[in-house]
Amino acid sequence: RQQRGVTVWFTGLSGAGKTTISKAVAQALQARGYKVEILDGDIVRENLTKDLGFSKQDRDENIRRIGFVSQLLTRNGVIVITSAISPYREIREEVRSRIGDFVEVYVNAPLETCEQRDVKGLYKKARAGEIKQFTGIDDPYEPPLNPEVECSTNAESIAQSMEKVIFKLEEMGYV
Ligand code: GGZ
Repeated sequence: RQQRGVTVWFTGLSGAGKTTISKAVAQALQARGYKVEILDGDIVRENLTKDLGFSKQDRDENIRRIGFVSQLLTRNGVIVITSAISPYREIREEVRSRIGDFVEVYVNAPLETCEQRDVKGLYKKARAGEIKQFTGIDDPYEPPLNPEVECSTNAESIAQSMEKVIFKLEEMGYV
């Protein structure tokens, strides 16, 4: 009997903590012996979606491709962890209904927190107008209305956020 697959879909602003939490979740699941694949926005954009920019059309296409790969892996029993801003609600819902086994994790940090962190200096560039269409600055982010998990990374630790996700996966019977 094969392991049950699921896509764990992280969404949130740049710098909210998606990559950090997703890595912690992946590690915890791998330590328990599960097959896990991470599709991180940065790495996906270097490989699978190098041709795409940050217009709504391109972001939606980015999400569609990530969703497609997630669907293939999920139906083969892999726990897929995706970590892209995925700012548009409608395309997230489309991917959710296509995959079925789907857990949405809203990594919620106030814009000002993300901006203070500014790990890659991108917010500064966006404020200076050097990067256009930057999510949260001059491009929209539509928060999930009913995420399975919400992590407030300015109020909880990485370990706490990670445990929330694992607990939800247990509760839903995936692990
Ligand atoms: C948002 C941008 C932009 C713009 C470059 N808007 O923090 P990061 O650096 O490592 O993650 C962000 C990443 C966003 O790519 P995604 O594939 O996750 O976006 S989407 O889901 O909307 O397709 C950020 C960097 O790329 N970046 N320009 N204009 N983030």
